[in-house]
Amino acid sequence: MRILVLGGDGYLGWPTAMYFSNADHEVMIADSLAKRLWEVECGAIPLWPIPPLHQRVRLWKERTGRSIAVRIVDIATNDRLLYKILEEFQPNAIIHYAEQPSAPFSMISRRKAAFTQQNNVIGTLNLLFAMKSRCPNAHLVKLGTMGEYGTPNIDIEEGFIEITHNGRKDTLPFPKEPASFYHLSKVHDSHNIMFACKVWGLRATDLNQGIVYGIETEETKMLPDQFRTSFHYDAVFGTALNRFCVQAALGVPLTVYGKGGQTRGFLNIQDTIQCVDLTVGNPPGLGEYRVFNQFTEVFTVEELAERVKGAGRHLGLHVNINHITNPRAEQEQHYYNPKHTKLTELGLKPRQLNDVLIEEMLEAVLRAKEHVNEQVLYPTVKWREQ
Ligand code: USQ
Repeated sequence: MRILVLGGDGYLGWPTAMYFSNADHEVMIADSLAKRLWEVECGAIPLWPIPPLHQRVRLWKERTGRSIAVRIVDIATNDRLLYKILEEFQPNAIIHYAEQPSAPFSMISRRKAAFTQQNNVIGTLNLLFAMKSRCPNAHLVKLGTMGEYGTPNIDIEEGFIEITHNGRKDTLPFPKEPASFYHLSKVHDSHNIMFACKVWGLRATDLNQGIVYGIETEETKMLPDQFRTSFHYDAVFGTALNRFCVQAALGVPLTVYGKGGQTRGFLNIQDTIQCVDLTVGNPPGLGEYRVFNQFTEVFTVEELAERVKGAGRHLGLHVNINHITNPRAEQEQHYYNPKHTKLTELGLKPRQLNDVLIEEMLEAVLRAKEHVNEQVLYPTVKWREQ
């Protein structure tokens, strides 16, 4: 297959591109490289320095003999180039990670909220128009988020819910209650994608992904110094478990926000790739819009912190947990029961988060300890004045 990875310079995009290339697919990466600029703006740098994209792709070719094509394009502002890329490459599948991925970033200011929505929503809208015009049969695999649903006091279905209202029945999109302008941008994307499938007959799968943890995949391990992926631990781009591992390795208390009863779906980075692979290999029909809830396990933030503390003990680390004032506006104790059967039905074999996995992460971080900038560990972005 010809597979286009949008956002192929990022945490998930780069390992995805290597995976599909290694599996004999023809892969092209398109990326604006903007994440590297957003990192600088926030004073956040990945745990390890990440070689420039062109260099990584060159090294990949040297090591494996396989070519990954690269195009530098901002899909939100350069729609003409995007059309050209789709026309030239004629992808069978487009895996779309090319969005601003951070909830805290989107809450910094009016400017960053507007930027996030402009970048994400218009980028995806441009992509839909370009697909309609240049490759209407391609399968869009779009990375959405479990955060689109929020934390309602009822079970969360996979995309759609059957409702009976005043004696009539219909299957409608599950209600959305996102908790940041970033999460809202993904809700807007979902509506645009669903509409494009309906009116233009495009095909798409919206992967409502939970929080990804982990450092390594089979391909990053092939040449760790060169192929490793961009791993964040700061309060803007770092996510809960990845941050806790860095804090534990550094010997500073883990930053559980508020009560720590916030409950979310999680998955290992290798399972992200497995899910995307299963999705690409099982495309929907033309005109079909599917939603898969993409996570493997559910934890509270407190449980995660306790897990890291336990695994740290095996390595001789003394880990403390701090409950700090929650910078976000979110429920800290709540019901959470999202369904996630569709990827399992396609054959997903989930990895469980266990002590061995956490210890591997801790050991990897310990080896990179000297790169850590402690100043970016603590939240500076508040959802509202407290
Ligand atoms: N949290 C802490 N301490 C920390 C960091 C986070 O207690 O040091 C808490 C947050 O308050 C929140 C939960 O952990 O309740 C998750 O926060 P997060 O920063 O790990 O993840 P989030 O902001 O929800 O966003 C991340 C990714 C985003 C993806 C989303 C999936 O950045 O791209 O869409 O996870 S989900 O959370 O399911 O919406």
